[in-house]
Amino acid sequence: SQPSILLEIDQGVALLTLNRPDSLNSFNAEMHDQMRAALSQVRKDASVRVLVITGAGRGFCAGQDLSDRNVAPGAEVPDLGESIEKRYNPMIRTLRDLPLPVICAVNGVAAGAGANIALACDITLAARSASFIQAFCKIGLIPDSGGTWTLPRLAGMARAKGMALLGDKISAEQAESWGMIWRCVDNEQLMDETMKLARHLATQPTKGLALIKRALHASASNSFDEQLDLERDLQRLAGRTEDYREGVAAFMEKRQPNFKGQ
Ligand code: T3D
Repeated sequence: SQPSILLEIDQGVALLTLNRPDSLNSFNAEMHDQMRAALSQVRKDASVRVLVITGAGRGFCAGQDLSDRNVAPGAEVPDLGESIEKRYNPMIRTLRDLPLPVICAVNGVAAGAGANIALACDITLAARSASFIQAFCKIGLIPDSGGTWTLPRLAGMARAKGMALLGDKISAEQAESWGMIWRCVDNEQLMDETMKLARHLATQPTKGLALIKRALHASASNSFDEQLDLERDLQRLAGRTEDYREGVAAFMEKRQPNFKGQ
């Protein structure tokens, strides 16, 4: 059978494709296992400087595969807390903590955990025909995969509540205008634009980019003073990288920098 996750690594760019198109790339146990293995490979491969996530077929990801849940009368009550703890949370934490930019190319509908995976990435592009659905409320669940944290921060509390309580379909254009994603692009441009961005980022000072990501994430819970202290600490680390020296040298010598990601 086809693998549920495809991973190609080329010139610093890891392209990860969710690959269960017949069920809109919803996650069953096997796909979770393959996702964990792929993310671990990306983390361990020092040549990787950018991760791109997209979906095969007409959807991006419809969240949990509901056919993998036995809700028949008399069946044992599933422990969804365990599913979140063992599967969804580690995946989201890995995406957030990877010390490199994670780009998401939302090629079609992103529902349930699928929507929140897309919103957990660093730079999210979406095809004009794509959409975001906080589908959880329609089956009695709550937004997971970080949704209750990201939605109010990206879109504001009023919109977060509207999306989470109603489960309406939000178009890619709406998501862009609400600040939930970086850019909405024409369908046929999505992968070209995404890979152009990925190839650019793969030539940039990776360690510096990772520190930027860390600082911005920390700002969500830091006071202004704590954040200034963190900027001091992280700038100290950034200033010790080879790429910083190369960046300044290239500027002074009026030439293009050759960053190594070190
Ligand atoms: O359980 C835990 O571990 C807790 C964690 C939960 C995390 C979650 O993500 S909960 C939320 C789960 N997801 C949903 O509730 C979304 C369900 N899907 C939909 O609402 C719709 O499929 C979409 C709005 C996403 C797309 O609608 P549409 O009309 O474009 O497509 P469709 O016809 O509904 O779906 C196409 C096929 O994919 C269809 O199969 P078929 O009839 O062709 O054989 C459909 O059943 C299948 N599919 C879509 N989503 C799922 C799915 N199969 C299993 N699970 C799905 N989530």
